[in-house]
Amino acid sequence: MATKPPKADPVQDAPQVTAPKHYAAGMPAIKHSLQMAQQQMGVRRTALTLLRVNQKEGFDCPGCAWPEPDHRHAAEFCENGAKAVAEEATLRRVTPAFFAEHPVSDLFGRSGYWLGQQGRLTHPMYLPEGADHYEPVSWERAFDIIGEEVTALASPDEALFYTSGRTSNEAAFLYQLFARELGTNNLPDCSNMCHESSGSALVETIGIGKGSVLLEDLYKADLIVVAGQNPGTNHPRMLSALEKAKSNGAKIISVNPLPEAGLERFKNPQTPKGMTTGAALTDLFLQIRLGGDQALFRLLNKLILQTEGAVDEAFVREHTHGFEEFEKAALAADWDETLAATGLAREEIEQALAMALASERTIVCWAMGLTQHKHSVPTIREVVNFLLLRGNIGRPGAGVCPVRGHSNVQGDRTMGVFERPAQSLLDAIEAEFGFTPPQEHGYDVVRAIEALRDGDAKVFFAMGGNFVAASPDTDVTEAAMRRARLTVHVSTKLNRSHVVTGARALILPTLGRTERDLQASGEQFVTVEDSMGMVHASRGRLEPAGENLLSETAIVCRLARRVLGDASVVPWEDFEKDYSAVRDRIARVIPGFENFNERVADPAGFALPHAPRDERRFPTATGKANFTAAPVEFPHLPEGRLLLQTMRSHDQYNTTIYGLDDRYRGIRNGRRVVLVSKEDADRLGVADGSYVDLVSEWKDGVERRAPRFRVVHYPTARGCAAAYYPETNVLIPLDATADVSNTPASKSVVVRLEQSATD
Ligand SMILES: Nc1nc2c(c(=O)[nH]1)N[C@H]1C(S)=C(S)[C@@H](COP(=O)(O)OP(=O)(O)OC[C@H]3O[C@@H](n4cnc5c(=O)[nH]c(N)nc54)[C@H](O)[C@@H]3O)O[C@H]1N2
Ligand SMILES: Nc1nc2c(c(=O)[nH]1)N[C@H]1C(S)=C(S)[C@@H](COP(=O)(O)OP(=O)(O)OC[C@H]3O[C@@H](n4cnc5c(=O)[nH]c(N)nc54)[C@H](O)[C@@H]3O)O[C@H]1N2
Ligand SMILES: [Mo]
Repeated sequence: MATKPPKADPVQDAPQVTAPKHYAAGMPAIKHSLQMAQQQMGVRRTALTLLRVNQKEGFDCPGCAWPEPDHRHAAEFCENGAKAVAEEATLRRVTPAFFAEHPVSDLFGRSGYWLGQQGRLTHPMYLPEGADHYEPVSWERAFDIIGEEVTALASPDEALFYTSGRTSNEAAFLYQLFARELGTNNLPDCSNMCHESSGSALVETIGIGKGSVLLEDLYKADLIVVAGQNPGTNHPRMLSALEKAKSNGAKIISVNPLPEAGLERFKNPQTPKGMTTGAALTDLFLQIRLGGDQALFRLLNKLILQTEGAVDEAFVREHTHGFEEFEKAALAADWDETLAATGLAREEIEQALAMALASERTIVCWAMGLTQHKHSVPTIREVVNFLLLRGNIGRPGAGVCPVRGHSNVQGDRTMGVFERPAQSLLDAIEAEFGFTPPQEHGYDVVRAIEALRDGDAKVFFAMGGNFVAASPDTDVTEAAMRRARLTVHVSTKLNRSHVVTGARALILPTLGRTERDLQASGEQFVTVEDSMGMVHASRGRLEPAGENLLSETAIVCRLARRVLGDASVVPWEDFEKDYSAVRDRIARVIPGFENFNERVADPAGFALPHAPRDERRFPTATGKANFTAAPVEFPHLPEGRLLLQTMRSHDQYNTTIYGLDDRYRGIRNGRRVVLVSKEDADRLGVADGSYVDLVSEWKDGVERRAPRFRVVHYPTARGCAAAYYPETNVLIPLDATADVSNTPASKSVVVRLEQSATD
């Protein structure tokens, strides 16, 4: 039997702390995933559902974007994938009766955890202007309301169309097509807060904003650097790949301010050895200061340049541009500055150099630890310099590997969900459909919030996600959202964005990945693209959570028909009936999808072309891979301050909180904790177990405060602190973003700790 959702809230946030763990997975992982799944779905449904995750005839795990191996294990899921599935396949329901019982003013006071625990949304719900209760509404009326508000806009650019990264390729393609036929490129997406810095850096340097390695490459690498990523929690299936790489002889360097358990040792629950001793993963742990990575890679590059025979000169000559300027900048790198920026010892950097020089095939993997700083784009460009120097792009076992977040965030971008579309995409849409898409660029996430704040945008529509909770500067974002005329969320679960609304609001309940999608032509499947550019089909098998749910694809088609009316030149009705008709169009508009329908019939899926990986061709402005030579930057802290990173616990999926434990880090039953090294805590006079407010300091002079966090003495790098998001989003100023990519700098917030008044 599934258990009932919690009635009381707040669930007492009373953190208990034990020593951090030194390995990930193993028996405890299986136990925890089954426990959580059974609470949500009961025993039978748990067994039936979890066996279909990532199988060839099953559905794509709605968790992360890590690819599936070719030879899949019967249980090709991980603890956190199981939690993501349970969260969606739960038997708990949020019905109209729930909304009748709980006014918005009540829901507003609840935690995100409580909201999410209530279950799946079952009916379209409408919050009329001035009302405090959502009421059930028909789909027709819901689309009429959106139609009314969109038609009343002075320009289509007053509407915003956000996307989170779970949306299928088919729905995403139609969604951007709708926005563009309406006349706007306002397509902000979660990438803007996530890997935008990777995209910005990679497009300029190698000509394509995606990683250049496939899973097989990891197995062939001599050296894998994992920088700014916590795969044990966020991409657990990556640990099996690292384990296999190691057994093939690879070495691993982890670059991280925290000693993350998953990178220390992995107990693979699918092998007998894994269940006992497990495999040590990291060979060299570089406990870097937050934001020190650019300096580290810059110095490594200098040392490589100074080593006789270390540079792949033929590759540099034939395939790259900008070497001289880069060389000049790199040779100016300074040991003292690098040691200060990184907090590392000279010997550690020398060891890393020796490992880089000993490797013929090197891969660098990274995630949010590299992308969410002010200088993230130059940092990732420096990683590219590092790889280019020894010819480590475009050959087996080597390359760049930005590890993506949401399970189809990469696919959504490929389908054209981007506020700054390439001209070639707009031209292809025009050629295929016969309307001229808008040419001016649209708003990204931060600019969308500014537009709402300033009254320049009035309708906010979200295809999934939890915009209000995921975005920075919570107070500013919430106030901005409240200025909208209409906010609409296509959602599976209740969240904060449903209770911080515009004058009118709609919740449109939708099918999840796990559910059967039946349309007029029969049962449909959708497609997704993983972090390595592999495209494959995903088929839901479960009965939908309610009779009133529509698929995301159907919602877009009906919305477009209502809003655009007879003026539309797109056959929306045909697309809703049969998704293969959508794929036929994708095949003609998006490069790499030729014969799409035929090729997705192969259960293994297919790889999208990637010029640098496949043919060492770099489609950049210079026609070569570009070395770059940005000045080295790193955070400088005022006296008595710490640099705070905002990260994920083991029991959350972004703003979805599964539970209150962060098992590997030894934290239980609470999320309001701040991890600080004992040395810093002693210097600042904050005892372990005491309670502090986190106060962020920014040039606008506004004091942003997150109250009452329990201090935990934790082995993080000096000068650094860590706490969980989204509770800490209140601390991140809206204009504290990365240069070029405009990604919120969620991993470098200058804070001071103040004893909590109530302590
Ligand atoms: N279970 C689960 N899976 C997820 C998610 C989830 O919330 N839960 N989220 C998904 C999404 S959308 C994403 S984008 C990914 C996120 O995956 P991650 O990027 O692994 O997520 P974070 O928790 O933000 O962890 C950042 C890591 O980088 C380190 N770090 C922080 N700053 C720096 C720095 O300056 N330098 C270096 N070298 N390291 C640094 C942190 O200590 C931490 O280990 O995971 C995806 N998968
Ligand atoms: N401070 C700080 N802020 C951050 C980050 C950080 O590290 N630190 N990370 C950033 C990153 S990397 C990201 S990606 C963003 C995440 O931002 P979002 O993607 O906007 O947030 P999520 O929490 O993943 O969204 C969860 C909601 O998605 C809905 N949902 C789930 N599955 C489906 C589905 O199949 N269809 C539909 N339509 N809806 C669905 C549910 O209603 C659920 O409540 O947050 C960013 N914000
Ligand atoms: Mo993300």
